[in-house]
Amino acid sequence: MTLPSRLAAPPEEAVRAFAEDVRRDLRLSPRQLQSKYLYDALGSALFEAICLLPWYRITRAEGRLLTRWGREMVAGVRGPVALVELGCGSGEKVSLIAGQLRERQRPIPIHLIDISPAALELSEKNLGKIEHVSVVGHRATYEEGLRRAARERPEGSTLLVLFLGSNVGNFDPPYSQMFLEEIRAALRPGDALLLGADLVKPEAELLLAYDDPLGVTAAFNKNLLQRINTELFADFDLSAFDHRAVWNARERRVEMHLVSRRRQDVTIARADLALSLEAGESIWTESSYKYESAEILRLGAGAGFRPAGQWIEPDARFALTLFAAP
Ligand code: AVJ
Repeated sequence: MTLPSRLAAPPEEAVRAFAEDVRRDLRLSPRQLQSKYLYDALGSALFEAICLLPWYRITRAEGRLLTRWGREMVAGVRGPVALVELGCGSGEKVSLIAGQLRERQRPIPIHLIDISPAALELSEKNLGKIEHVSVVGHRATYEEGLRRAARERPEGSTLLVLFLGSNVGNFDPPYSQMFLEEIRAALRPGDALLLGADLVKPEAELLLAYDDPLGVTAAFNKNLLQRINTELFADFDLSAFDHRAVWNARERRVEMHLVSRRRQDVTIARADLALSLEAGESIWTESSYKYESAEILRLGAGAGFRPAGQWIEPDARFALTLFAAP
């Protein structure tokens, strides 16, 4: 008998992978940690709180676009449709799209793909409240989850992949292109991708979004050190770090850093690592790239997609772009 493919990876294995990544990335210059590790249970809850902050406008802007134009977006995708959401968050956005499809078909299969069990649970709970969907959660990387969803697609149905919330912005440029190519390779002609991407805007607005006056984003960032303390038996002193958001105009990205206030030594037992941080030395934890609308079209076209529509929220400057797989 084969094991069901959607079983979660054993925690031991996940911890080992985390330890290896932390060990490698903290020895790089500059020191780094991967942003995917921000989303443990507390990190996911803090991210949900960020989405409610007045200064973080991505989630609401995208919700407005989906509400206002969702019908037009799905009109171009021939049904029956199976939805695949990469990085599912809370499940609210996919439910807006599912709402646009309910007249046309029931139930609507939804595959949720996230490495965070907390995000999957929250989405499954929220989507459990609506009746016209059948939800499958995959605790997996985007690539692996997408392959599984493509394998499990009902015969004769169209896949609509949702990659929303500007999650694409966490990829450095060569990888964002490569990742869209991977999505394209998993799709068949007639399938589609709906891509959410945040647009370039004035620096002051960006800095408020990533360094908010309530300190929620700072907590979200520092929680990564707390997670390393707990899961990898480390002794980071959280009070000795400052959260810093920087707009890197040349690379067109907001960077999040954790800056050491003083010289300090840290031991991470499970990663077999001892570190000496200088006063002012930083650990780079995230990049959030910002785009021009035409650049998004080029990104998709470069990955082999045909642009099928673009909707822009003019106040917060956010774009949803629909791509068809030719
Ligand atoms: C979920 C990756 C889109 O980059 O804007 C929010 C994460 N980081 N505040 C983003 C995040 C700091 C967010 N993404």
